[in-house]
Amino acid sequence: MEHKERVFSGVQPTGNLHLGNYLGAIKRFVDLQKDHDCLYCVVDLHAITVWQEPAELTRNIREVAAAFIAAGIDPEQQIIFNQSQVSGHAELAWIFNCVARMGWLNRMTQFKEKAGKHRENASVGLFAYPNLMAADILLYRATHVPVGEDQKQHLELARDIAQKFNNDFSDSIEKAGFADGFFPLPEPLIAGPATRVMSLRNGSEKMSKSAASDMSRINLTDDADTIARKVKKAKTDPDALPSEVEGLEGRPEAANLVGIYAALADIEVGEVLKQFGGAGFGTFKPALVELAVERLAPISGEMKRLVGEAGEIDRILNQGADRAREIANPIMSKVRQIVGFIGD
Ligand code: AQP
Repeated sequence: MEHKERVFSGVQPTGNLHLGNYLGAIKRFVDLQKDHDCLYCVVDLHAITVWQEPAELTRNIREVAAAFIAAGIDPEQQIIFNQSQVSGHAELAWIFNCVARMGWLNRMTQFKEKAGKHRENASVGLFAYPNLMAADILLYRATHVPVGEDQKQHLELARDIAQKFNNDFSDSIEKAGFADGFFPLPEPLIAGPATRVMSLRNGSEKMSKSAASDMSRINLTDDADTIARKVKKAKTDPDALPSEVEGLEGRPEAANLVGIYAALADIEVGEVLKQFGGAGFGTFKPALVELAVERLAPISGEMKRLVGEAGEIDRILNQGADRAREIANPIMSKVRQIVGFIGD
């Protein structure tokens, strides 16, 4: 089977899509489509590892698909789909549940953070989440995975799973005609000035959908006034901005806002500081608001329009799932043969 370079990534439909999701992931998805074959997935099976109210889940699935399209992903050229429509994700995840080791998953910091003190009460799915993520990527034998910094550890685990599968089944993989292992080891694509966008209220916490305070994040659906209010209230320190990147050390809130500006403007942090070095936040914040509104308003407008056209979104997702299945089915069929199952 010929293996072409392929990009896979996903976003959970858990509501409150924010600037971190956009700059760390979705904006990069758009850039990558120029020279890659891409699959962008609304990962609804991941979402239900914590409770989701069903009607809200349905709305959120459509909202993430709308965000992909509104941000500029072309659903005709690339594949936009939702995970639960392609059964191979769950099937391969089960096989990976039997490849990955408990000790590997016990080291996952995201599970520790999300389960917190209530570990015994967390779903089994939340614990096994990284195995499903490995399945998402490897079901398409994808080689490149654009994600935010927070997903780095999960990507490393996906590589470990691919490697162990290739080793455990090496004889059978060779018999199936693959000389160099079956799964590629996927590369994380984590780069740019906004791989970890921080909360507007606390520069040491990640901007996140589940943070209690809506003031901590800029949502992709926020209007211009809301963006202005949130940036104006964002925590900062009393000093002026430095002229050199090193001057941001020990100033997490300043570094965060400058990083956001750089990512939105598609320039380096150093260039932002050349422009604003010596200026106070009284000058910088209004410039940031202006840029954020300029970049986000068209996306949020288009998202709202698309969300109002549920039939059109569902058509795109159905068509995407058909195309995803076309890639996944032959790969899954080989996996069954390699593992030793009897079937097609
Ligand atoms: N703050 C962030 N900065 C940069 N990238 C981020 N991502 C998430 N937060 C940031 C990236 O967005 C993509 C989709 O994330 P997800 O929805 O699958 O899950 P998540 O990482 O759990 O997102 P949240 O917002 O942090 O949700 P909660 O609050 O539920 O934990 C991923 O590529 C992620 O790296």
